[in-house]
Amino acid sequence: MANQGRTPEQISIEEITWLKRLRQGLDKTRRSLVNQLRAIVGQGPLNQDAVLEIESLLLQADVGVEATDYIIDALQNKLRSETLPPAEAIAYLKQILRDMLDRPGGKGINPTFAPEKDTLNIWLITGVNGAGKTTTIGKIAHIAQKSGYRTLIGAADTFRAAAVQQVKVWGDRSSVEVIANPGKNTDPAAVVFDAITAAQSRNTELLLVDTAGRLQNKKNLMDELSKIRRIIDKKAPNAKVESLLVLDSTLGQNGLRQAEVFSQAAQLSGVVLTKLDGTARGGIALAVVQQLGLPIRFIGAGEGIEDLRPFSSYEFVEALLSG
Ligand SMILES: Nc1nc2c(ncn2[C@@H]2O[C@H](COP(=O)(O)OP(=O)(O)OP(=O)(O)O)[C@@H](O)[C@H]2O)c(=O)[nH]1
Ligand SMILES: [Mg+2]
Repeated sequence: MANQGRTPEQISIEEITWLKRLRQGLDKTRRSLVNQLRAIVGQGPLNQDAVLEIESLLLQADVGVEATDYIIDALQNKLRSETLPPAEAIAYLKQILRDMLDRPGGKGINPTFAPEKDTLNIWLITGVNGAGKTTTIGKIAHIAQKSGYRTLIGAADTFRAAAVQQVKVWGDRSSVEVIANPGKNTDPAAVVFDAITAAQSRNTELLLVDTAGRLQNKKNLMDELSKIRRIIDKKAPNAKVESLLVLDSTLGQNGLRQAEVFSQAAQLSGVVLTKLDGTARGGIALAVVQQLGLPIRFIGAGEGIEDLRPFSSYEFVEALLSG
C-alpha cells in the first residue's frame, strides 16, 4: 500500500534502504546461522551429527522446537535421496522457510496486506507494554497516509498518563488525526466508540486503535481488550477488522507465550514483529507462524517512522540466509 505519491526513483531508494536495514538488523542472526549451515548442508546426506548441529543452530536463533523439527524433516527428506552442492542446499532451505512463512497453520495468507479502499478497516493493535504498539501505529499511519488512505488513530491506551500524548506525537508526524478523550480514567472502550463514530462520519478507510500493554493485572487487561473487541464488532459490524499482536522479537520464545492469552481476548489475525534490528533471535518469525498459526503482517527494524514494512517472506529469508 506504499506506492502512491512518490516517484519510481524515490520508491527504489526507499526499497534499497529498507533491504539494507533489514539485512543489517538480521546480521547477528545471519552470521550465527549461515556459514555453519552452509558447511553442514553442503556435505550431502545428513548424518545424525549434522542433524544435531542444524537443530542447535536453529534453536539458538529462536526458531522454536516445532518449526525446527519441520525444517529438519524437510531437509532430511530431500537430502536422503540426493546430494546437493552447498548453494543448492541453501536454496532449498530458503524455499522451505518461505513456504512456512507464507502458509501459517496451512491457512494461506494474503501476501499484500493492505486495507481495502472505500471501506472502514479497523486495526486493533495489542501487545504487552514496551512491545512497540504505539510506535508501530505511528509507522503504519505514515505508510497509510502516504498511500492515500483516509486514516484515523484511536487513543485507547488510557492507563498511562503519557500514552495519549505519545500517540499524538506520532499522529502529528504522520499528519493523521488522533481521537482521544482528555478526561482522567476514561473507559478505553468509550474512546473506541468515539473513534468509530468519527471514522464513520468521515468515511475513514483505516482506523488504528492503540491499546494499553499493562493494567493492574493480566485479567483486567484481557477483560479490557475483550470489551474493546465487542464494541468494535457491535458498532462497526461491516468493518474489516484486523487484530494484530505486536511482539518484541528480542524476547524470543518468551514473547510467544504472551500471544495465546491475547489470542483469546482479541481474536488475533496476525502479528507485527518489532525490534528485528540487532537481535540474534530473528528466527522467531518462523516460530510465530508455526506455533501460533498466525501470519506476520509487518516487521519493524528501527525506531524511525520509515522503519516498518509489510512482511515479505522473500525479503525476510534473503536477509536471513544470504551470505
Ligand atoms: N530498535 C527498535 N526499537 C523499537 C522498535 N519498535 C519500537 N521500538 C522502541 O520500543 C520502545 C517501546 O515502544 P512503544 O511503541 O512505546 O511500545 P508500546 O507497546 O506502545 O508500550 P506501552 O504503551 O507501554 O504498552 C520505544 O523506545 C520504541 O522506540 C523497533 O522496531 N526497533
Ligand atoms: Mg503504547
